[in-house]
Amino acid sequence: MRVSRSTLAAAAASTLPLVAQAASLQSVCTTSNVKNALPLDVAEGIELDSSSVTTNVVTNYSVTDENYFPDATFDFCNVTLAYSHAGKDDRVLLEIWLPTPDNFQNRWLSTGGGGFAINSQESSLPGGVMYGAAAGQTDAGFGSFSNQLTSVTPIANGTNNLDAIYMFGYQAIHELGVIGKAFTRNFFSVAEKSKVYSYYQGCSEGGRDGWSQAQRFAEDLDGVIIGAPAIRYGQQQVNHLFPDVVEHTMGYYPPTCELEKIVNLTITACDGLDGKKDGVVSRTDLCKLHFNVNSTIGKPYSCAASSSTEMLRKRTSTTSTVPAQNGTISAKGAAAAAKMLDGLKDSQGRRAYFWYQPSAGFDDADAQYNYETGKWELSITSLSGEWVARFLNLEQAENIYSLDDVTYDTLVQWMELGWNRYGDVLQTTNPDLTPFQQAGGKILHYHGESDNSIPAASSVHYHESVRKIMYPDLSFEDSNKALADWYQLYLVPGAAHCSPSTSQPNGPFPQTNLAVMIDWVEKGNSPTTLNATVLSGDHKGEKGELCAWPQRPLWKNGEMDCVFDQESFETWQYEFDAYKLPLY
Ligand SMILES: *[C@@H]1O[C@H](CO)[C@@H](O)[C@H](O)[C@H]1NC(C)=O
Ligand SMILES: *[C@@H]1O[C@H](CO)[C@@H](O)[C@H](O)[C@H]1NC(C)=O
Ligand SMILES: *[C@@H]1O[C@H](CO)[C@@H](O)[C@H](O)[C@H]1NC(C)=O
Ligand SMILES: *[C@@H]1O[C@H](CO)[C@@H](O)[C@H](O)[C@H]1NC(C)=O
Ligand SMILES: *[C@@H]1O[C@H](CO)[C@@H](O)[C@H](O)[C@H]1NC(C)=O
Ligand SMILES: *[C@@H]1O[C@H](CO)[C@@H](O)[C@H](O)[C@H]1NC(C)=O
Ligand SMILES: *[C@@H]1O[C@H](CO)[C@@H](O)[C@H](O)[C@H]1NC(C)=O
Ligand SMILES: [Ca+2]
Repeated sequence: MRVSRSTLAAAAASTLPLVAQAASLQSVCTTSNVKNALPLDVAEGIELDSSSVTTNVVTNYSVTDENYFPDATFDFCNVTLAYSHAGKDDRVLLEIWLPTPDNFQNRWLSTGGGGFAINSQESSLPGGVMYGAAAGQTDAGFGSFSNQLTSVTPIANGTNNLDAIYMFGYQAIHELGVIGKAFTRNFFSVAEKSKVYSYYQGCSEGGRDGWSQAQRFAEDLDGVIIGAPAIRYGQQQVNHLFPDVVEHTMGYYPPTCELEKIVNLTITACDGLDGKKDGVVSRTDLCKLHFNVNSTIGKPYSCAASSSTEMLRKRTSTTSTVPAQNGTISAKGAAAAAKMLDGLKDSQGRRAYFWYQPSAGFDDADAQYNYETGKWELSITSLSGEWVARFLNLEQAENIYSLDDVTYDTLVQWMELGWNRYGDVLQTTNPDLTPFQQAGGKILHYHGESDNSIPAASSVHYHESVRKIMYPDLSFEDSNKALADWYQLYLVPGAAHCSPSTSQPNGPFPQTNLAVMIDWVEKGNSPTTLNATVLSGDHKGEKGELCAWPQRPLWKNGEMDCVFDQESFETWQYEFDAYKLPLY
């Protein structure tokens, strides 16, 4: 379903002016105003339910210490509404936050989710309202904003829920934008000839949601901000199981403290390779070239007993207790780490996927302590286990319960199964963005270089795929230059998954991406480096700049340069020869 800009403009023109810019929030934020502004004929197949509308005024809403936008306090009109699809008895909920009439700046922001959630509940919406954008989230028809895809898929053992998967894959976010933008135009009585700029912002699954739009709906968005996207879904969702299979295959389950110490020693050893000793590995590529995990063998480690509550992607948590640990890093521990860092290869040594950069945490590898036997044993990560159970095996289960008979080749087969079955809905790797580029859209893509949940190399590989597919006749330099006119990738040194990292707190994080994007889209100021801010630790508040890929940071006498270095660049190049088809 495609809706052109002229259709949206026509829908707006058919309604009367509703809101004057000088009006107070209290006077405009009423259910009857919202009902009058509903774009009832916005797209064929969309049936808005005006009886579903709720509104409430929210004043002095404050946000502090967020990763994706600065601190702010603002007022807004909170609107929820529902629609269904013609011929179906489904019900999709939208929540839209409208800025006050005097703060509205002709902008719309769609937001996405994380894990198996299609939204971030209300946590991403402030990032739009503070910039004068109406901002929205969708429940994709899963029953409530807190329900995730996994709560409706599969419908029963053996019966997949493809409708829900397509809504999650790309359709719900598309419809959110189409409805939300037309509604916002009507609500604020934007003149037909005036543009309402349309943006998207999200990280992780939210990053994949952003790519799903840019790859399919060339006309929808003027600017797309994409963090650490969960693309190459077939591979990504299985990849978390790789360390479990490494451990199971080796018969060695490293104590959590041993792998944590390997990470700390890696950070210490590689910190200075970027020319600045600040506790941040800003060049994991140089770390790959110069650091040997074997150098950690024999080093002592010690961790206090702890009880940690881990938030899972399903917004549930598990509490695990870990005993005090003292020991020295073993040859087996170093070998397990080296095998994981190398990434998944099949039994014939052919590459199937990549792993996190050195300095990233080994969270996926966490073993569990058995207090009865006094031994560390396998803990199957539910991040992947639930994917295999629900989406590959079509079982209503939250995990798989055994890795018996699961080999590296099994993981590759699972990756291929997901890729094949969900190639046109979840894989999200179409590298031909020509329609989006021709429509004038801009993309800001970033990825924590020490990401411990989605490999930073995944973003680099996709950027490379787009460059090669779209500019096959240009030189390396010219193709990167042409691409940077509308699509830029920034690795975020020291950052973990969609956030700064606690083990490298001095790395600045790009917190003001929507401001940068607005400046790019609305004023034509194309960024050359990306603004970032240290968000925690002793240097909190310090500003920094990030280098645009393929440039990499290097400090000399305290000054950062963005440089290109062929040998480092090559550490980011992968050939996936486990598959016969190209993997973009
Ligand atoms: C919002 O905060 C401002 C400044 O603190 C205060 O003057 C105002 O009364 C507050 N408004 C409401 C509705 O609480
Ligand atoms: C927005 O409205 C929905 C529906 O009434 C409600 O559940 C939600 O708590 C409201 N959010 C705020 C911030 O008022
Ligand atoms: C690390 O040491 C192991 C023996 O413990 C050896 O097999 C392996 O090749 C070494 N790796 C490197 C990269 O030096
Ligand atoms: C482990 O080491 C710490 C400090 O190095 C010490 O306080 C603790 O008693 C040791 N625990 C065990 C079980 O050896
Ligand atoms: C569905 O499959 C799961 C996993 O195999 C099983 O635990 C559950 O009992 C099954 N449910 C039904 C209703 O058969
Ligand atoms: C690793 O470093 C962090 C500080 O960044 C520290 O809190 C932690 O205890 C260290 N872990 C080990 C095993 O030494
Ligand atoms: C980037 O940061 C600089 C320095 O803090 C600031 O002057 C500039 O306005 C920022 N650019 C954008 C687009 O926000
Ligand atoms: Ca450093």
